[in-house]
Amino acid sequence: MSSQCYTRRDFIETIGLGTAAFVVTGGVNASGSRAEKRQRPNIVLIMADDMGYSDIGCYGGEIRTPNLDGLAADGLRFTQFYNTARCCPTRASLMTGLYPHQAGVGHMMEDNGYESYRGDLNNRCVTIAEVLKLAGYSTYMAGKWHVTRFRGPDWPKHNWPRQRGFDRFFGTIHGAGSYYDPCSLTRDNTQVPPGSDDFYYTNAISESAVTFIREHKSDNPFFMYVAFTAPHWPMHALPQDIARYKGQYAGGWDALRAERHKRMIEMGIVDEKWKLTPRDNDVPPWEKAEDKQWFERRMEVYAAMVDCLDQGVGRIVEQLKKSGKFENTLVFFLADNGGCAEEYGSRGPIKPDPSEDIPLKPMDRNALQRDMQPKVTRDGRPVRTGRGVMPGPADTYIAYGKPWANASNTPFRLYKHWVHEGGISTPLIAHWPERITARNELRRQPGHLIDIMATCVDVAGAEYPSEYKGNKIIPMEGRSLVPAFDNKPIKREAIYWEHEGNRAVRQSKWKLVSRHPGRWELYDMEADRTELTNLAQKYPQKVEQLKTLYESWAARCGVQPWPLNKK
Ligand SMILES: [Ca+2]
Repeated sequence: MSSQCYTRRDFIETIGLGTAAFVVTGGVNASGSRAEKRQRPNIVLIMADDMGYSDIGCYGGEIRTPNLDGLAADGLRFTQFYNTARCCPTRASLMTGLYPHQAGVGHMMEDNGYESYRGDLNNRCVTIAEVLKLAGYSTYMAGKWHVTRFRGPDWPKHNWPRQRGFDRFFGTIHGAGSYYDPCSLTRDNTQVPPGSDDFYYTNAISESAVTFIREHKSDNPFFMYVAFTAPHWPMHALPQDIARYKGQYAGGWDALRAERHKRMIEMGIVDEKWKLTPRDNDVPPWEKAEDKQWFERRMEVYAAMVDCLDQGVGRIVEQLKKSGKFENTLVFFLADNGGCAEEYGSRGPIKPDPSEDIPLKPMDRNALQRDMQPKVTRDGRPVRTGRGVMPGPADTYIAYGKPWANASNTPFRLYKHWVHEGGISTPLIAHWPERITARNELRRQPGHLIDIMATCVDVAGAEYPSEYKGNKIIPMEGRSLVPAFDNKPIKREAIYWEHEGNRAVRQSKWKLVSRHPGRWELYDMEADRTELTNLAQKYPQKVEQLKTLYESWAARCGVQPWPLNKK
């Protein structure tokens, strides 16, 4: 359990003393040691979208991420941190410290009639921003929200960031869109067009985050949530970033998986006794792949998108330094789900057919983009999908596809949507020079998104409310990661997952997992984290014990059988 070293009562008592007196004093922190006198930290929570476990440099990837690697070198990398395998549920869980079903986002952004599947944050949860605001924090958000089904410009805004605890917001309400012209682009409570010809969403998110830090003049600390959409499809990246990866992937996905796996072992990120999973059955050996140039280009653009995200992290770090806040800011970096095998826009012939002359009008500068996949660029060119479309520019809209997702999730199997390790394993970098004394160390304590709320409450000395705006609030599910900062264990019963009928429970070294509609599989994660040796037959009692735990959790959190029987 996280102990709270700074309560709301302390806050109210201290407020008369002026903001400079906001210090964590005399409390016993979660690691059991007496907290030193210090100002409460700023917290910057940065998330990537649809990025595999092995993509960034400090987790074994060849993609150029010097800024993230720098944070890791001066901080911690968690090797067993977990998300919930998909955009909306991850965001709901991350923001509220609950499992997604408890927050009303058991699946995606549609109302399925059950309280746990409304596709909209409910009023029995609070966001990290709401909780930290109660403790005197300023709260900022840049990027993708995606926890409400009400995304249109004139739709109800009760669950937009400004109404869920954020003082300032620039980003998108919806879950995907063009990087050059995103739908539901919003400043505070107003939807806006991109406004400039060189708009590129990843850079716009980074620039907003930098602005929020620069314009933060209060002595109070701030919480900032930076939810990049990179490298979620479509594969859109700037020419100078793509150029850096030209030819990088000519060796193909088999070589890439082997190289990453080797580096991950050398780094200690994965254990050498865990065998690399076989190439996905649907993926041909690289030497037999057709359209190699097309495949290479898809991964070059993906890498460029992650590279650009990292450049943004660099700008955020630079501004924290300029503002004198870098030392006492807790920076987290993670991904919302594993690499994505969805072949969005990449199958079938190229459409619209390039040989046909299609009369299209440019789009008005001031018009709002309402399409997730625009039919036309702002300057009037058709947006194309299909096999062979060379991604990168605004007039294309395709995913990077299963073979590269398989490589992104090295050494694990499966993808976004599934709760095997490929779907739910994420890097987690934690950097906080003033409090985390370790440098460049790994932490192997399993952790989950729900722990981020508990950690924020802990380090901010905030109090998680039992009631908020007259509504009873579900107690938070997570545990503070602060003990792990000092390499102490995190005590908990178990961690649970359910998404589209894919289910799992992890308790100590054991993981019980099933792929819908399949049977339960049992793995020993210490011996076999790549989930290749199913021990369910060998340990039927362990299966029963974990299954009982899972079923009790599922009933408690309102998980419904899949496919949902819509009410
Ligand atoms: Ca995602």
